[in-house]
Amino acid sequence: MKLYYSPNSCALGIHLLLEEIGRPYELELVNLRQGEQHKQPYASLNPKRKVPALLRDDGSLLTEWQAIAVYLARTNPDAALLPAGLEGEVRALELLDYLIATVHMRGFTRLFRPGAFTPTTADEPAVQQTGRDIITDGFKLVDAQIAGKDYALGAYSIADAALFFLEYWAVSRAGMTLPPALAAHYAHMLARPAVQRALAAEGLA
Ligand SMILES: N[C@@H](CCC(=O)N[C@@H](CS)C(=O)NCC(=O)O)C(=O)O
Repeated sequence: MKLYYSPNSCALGIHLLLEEIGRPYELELVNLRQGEQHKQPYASLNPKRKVPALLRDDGSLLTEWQAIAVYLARTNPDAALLPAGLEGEVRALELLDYLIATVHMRGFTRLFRPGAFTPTTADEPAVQQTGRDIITDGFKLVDAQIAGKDYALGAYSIADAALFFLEYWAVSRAGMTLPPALAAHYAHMLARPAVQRALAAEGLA
């Protein structure tokens, strides 16, 4: 297996899941800052021109954060990364979708890349403020949901990996203060050796 990633991107969450699983894998850098997602050979390999992407042992490429995370969880049941049973599974997907589709794509993307949302430079601060508001509202909602738990769904799962990279962005890139339950969750995640290894490998430790 090979993970296509860029340091400090959302691929960090998949990276730390691979570390949790502990099976051999390769890392391939696609430097987003240098626009490598738009250059060959990556643009042909993944026409979506995004990371993460997972090249599997049969040569097929899997994209989209949730799909990759569920694939890794299902193919590595010993790692117990997905809650058992239909209810546990749909609650994990429910949280993941909210974190990725809303907090990441609608919130952080506005904050980090306002120019993608308006052709007018003067409008960019307002776009970023909308992004911050979406993140703040989303974090408040998730904070209430996970209060009193070490991990988002009780036991550690793929949802924690998604929540972690968002918390990491909030603290290290956006200078935001996490609400209390997310701050506790972030501390639990930072204490996990797999998280520390992934951060170190991306030069973020
Ligand atoms: N829907 C995709 C989104 C992935 C995504 O937006 N990745 C960002 C990095 S966090 C990216 O590759 N951006 C490159 C670009 O937009 O040019 C997923 O869930 O995997």
